Amino acid sequence: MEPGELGSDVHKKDYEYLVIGCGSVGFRVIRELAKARKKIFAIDISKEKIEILREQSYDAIEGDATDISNYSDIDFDHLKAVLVLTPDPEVNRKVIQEIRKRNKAVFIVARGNDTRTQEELEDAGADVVLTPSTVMATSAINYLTRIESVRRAKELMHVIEGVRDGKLAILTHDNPDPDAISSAMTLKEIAEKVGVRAEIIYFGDIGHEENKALVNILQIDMKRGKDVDFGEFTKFAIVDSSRPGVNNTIPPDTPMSIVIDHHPPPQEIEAEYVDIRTDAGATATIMTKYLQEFDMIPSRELATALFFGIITETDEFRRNTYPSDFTAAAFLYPYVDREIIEKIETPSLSADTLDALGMAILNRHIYGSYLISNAGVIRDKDALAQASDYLLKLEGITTVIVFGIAKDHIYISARNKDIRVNIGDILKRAFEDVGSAGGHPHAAGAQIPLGVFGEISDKESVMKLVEEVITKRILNIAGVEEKQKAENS
Ligand SMILES: [Mn+2]
Repeated sequence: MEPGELGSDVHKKDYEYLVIGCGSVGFRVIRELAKARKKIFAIDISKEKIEILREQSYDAIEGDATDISNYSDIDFDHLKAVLVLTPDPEVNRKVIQEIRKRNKAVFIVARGNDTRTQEELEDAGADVVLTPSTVMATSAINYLTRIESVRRAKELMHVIEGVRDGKLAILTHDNPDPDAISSAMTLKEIAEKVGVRAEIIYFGDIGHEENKALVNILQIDMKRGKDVDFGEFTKFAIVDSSRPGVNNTIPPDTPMSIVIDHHPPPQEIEAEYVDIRTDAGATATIMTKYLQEFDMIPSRELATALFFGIITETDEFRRNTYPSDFTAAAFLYPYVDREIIEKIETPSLSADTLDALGMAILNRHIYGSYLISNAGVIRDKDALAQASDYLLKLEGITTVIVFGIAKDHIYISARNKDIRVNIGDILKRAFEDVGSAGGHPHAAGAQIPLGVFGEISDKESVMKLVEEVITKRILNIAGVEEKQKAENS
């Protein structure tokens, strides 16, 4: 093949990166880009360098890079970047000038020597100029952060390997959400990577329609805690929660070997391996970092679950979101199955949820911008959360409280989008003395044992009483007049 002539098997338009200069720096960059499955085209004046690249099946040509006719077939509009990396800043400057004559927009990264060449290259049209001092400084910082991350990953692997021929139990909080489910899946895959068997175990229900859809569509294998003999397991891990028996029904004396969570722990955690990162918006973010650390390319299912975990946990990056959540989501995105996400996000409503939603719509009472509704007797308490999500979409409503009775408890679910209102705080103050309550400014829940309403056998009367008490308590604390009741339809 003549210099400058691209092979016929090469789809010229498909290249993402043009690398000019394939010495030690250029060659490393090519290798890294190839690892990330990028489509690269390389050019160098040295015949030997090009031969080496071609032997490793890279697309490369021998030629003078300052003569743009050598790679005139490249579609610059399609490129993500041009990397001008020869060791000679003067050559780099000429190359940049030539490229700019042909294309003003393409992103150019250039290699410089010092501040003087940096300026020259920038003047010629480089978007970024890398000089040894800037590169050293950034990589030193990156390296320090990486060391910590590598150390953690190694330690985790060590603890998992300690399970040997036994079995690892991976537990989550009760009624696991996508963050917990996807995190457990990831830990299971990491264990399986080193030949350790693992089982995902949960207590409570997978209630919310979206969560059911996630588990069903991705066919996630999860076992109910009550069907499992804990004696079968050699080690226990917990994800998206840090302590057995606190906010979950895991037997409190279960000895934890691995704890991975993003919530601040209620008290000091004792375990062989503890990784609690409060600068992550989701446990799925932390688990994604482990995948990257272990060089594991996630399967379509795993990537989709983790991505869904991050976006639901951070409410699509609107709450408690950190930079790490974005970078984790960006890493996962190419492997995510968008169709599956769509299917999970719009699951068909179960009859139970539909009933609760119907009742909540029917029984709604509006007090100013507050909506309080009684969903009646419910079978699935997650239906309340869905009903309140739905009702929050009503015009003029910024705070929604929906409650219902299941077995011997009253369950309350609340949603709020008024930044002046902290609904978690309101529920806490309203119901702390009779039950348990808590949550965030935008979403909260409470449960109250029905026993506090005494022995009333007639369901209708119980309902009426419950409704009165709940409404009064909430409106009192929220400082909303009951008279403001504007509508009951
Ligand atoms: Mn979480």
